[in-house]
Amino acid sequence: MVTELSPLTRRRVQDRGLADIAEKLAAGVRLDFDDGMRLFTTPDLGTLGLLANRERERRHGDLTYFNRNLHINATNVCEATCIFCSFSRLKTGDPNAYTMSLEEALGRVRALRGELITEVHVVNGLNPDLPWSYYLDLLRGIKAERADLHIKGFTAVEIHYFAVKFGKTYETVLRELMEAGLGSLPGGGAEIFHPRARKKLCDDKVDAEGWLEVHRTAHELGLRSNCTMLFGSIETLEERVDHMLRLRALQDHTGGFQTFIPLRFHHENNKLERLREPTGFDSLRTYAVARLMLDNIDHIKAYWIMLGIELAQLALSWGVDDLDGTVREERIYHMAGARTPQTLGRADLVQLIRDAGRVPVERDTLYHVVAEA
Ligand code: V47
Repeated sequence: MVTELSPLTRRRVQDRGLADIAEKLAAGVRLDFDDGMRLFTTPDLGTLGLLANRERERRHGDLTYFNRNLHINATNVCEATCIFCSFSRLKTGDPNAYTMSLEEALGRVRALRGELITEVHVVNGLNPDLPWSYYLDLLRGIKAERADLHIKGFTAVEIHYFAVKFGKTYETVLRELMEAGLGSLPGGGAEIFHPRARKKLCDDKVDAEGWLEVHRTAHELGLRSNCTMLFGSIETLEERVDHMLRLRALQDHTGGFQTFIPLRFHHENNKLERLREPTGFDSLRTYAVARLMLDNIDHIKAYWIMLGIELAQLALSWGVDDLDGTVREERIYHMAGARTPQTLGRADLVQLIRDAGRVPVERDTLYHVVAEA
């Protein structure tokens, strides 16, 4: 018997053959790979949304989180040749390649003096021309400029690259960055873990085991981190479920992931231009399945920059409780053709959340409440 569901919902899940999954959810029983596949392949997006929304509201009620942050992408020169990337340029001197001087990068922070941002999100290409001191000085410089800012910086792919290039262990790289001011790790670089898809998407960057090992090390050192999945390119639905299960398994051990961010593939200006982009249906079901499969990760984030504002707002009823932030100066998706604005004001974000019948909460990077809007 499916309990806790309204009679109407109970009939819908039964009609769709999802009653056993709804029962598991009601009883707090963990979903397995086959459950994940059945959720992904149900044609009834509405029922899937009901289940995911129930889980979202059980955890967070109507609370919907956002923060105010600045993105710094200090260089787009990158040795990796990921076929989905529109941002990177292989070598210094290539058309549109750039590397900011420290002064330039810090100028971005200085320009926002007096503004109430709480976080700087730093992600760069794997630039062979930069010394280790560049990254440490960047962090120290940001802290000298604004000691109050939390620095969420460097994907696991960058941490792995530093370890190999500068002959250090993951632990030493992370410790040195922490001493210079690093506060947490963003979730980028995960893409799709399964070796079949990963080989096609990003053969020359760290593999799934390495990505997970960096996060395990970070969590053991007391850093929190985020995790992502690039969806809607060449991966199969099985590979999406597999990806979620690998994250869930690490989280069982460390508990260090704060939020899972499905990143919707953008196809312009990269080697996958021939592909269709994920539909709204595909995006919403991916958020909903994530909310239901990742029972040990607190938050599911819709990154409005790439999802689009309208779909991000709808996703608040498909399992999402976080919209990232006001995001200043984003480059990675805008070079991939994202048509969203480069920044959204706090008032706009708050309105967007309220219009969806939810309660906006400004948070800091570690989900402490800054203000109930
Ligand atoms: O790893 C690159 C993705 C990621 C494309 O941790 C693309 O709070 C779609 O991880 N289409 C970097 N996606 C960004 C990222 C992120 C963003 C916001 C918040 C957080 C967080 C992390 O961007 C890359 C890759 O998966 N990406 N190119 C593209 N064409």
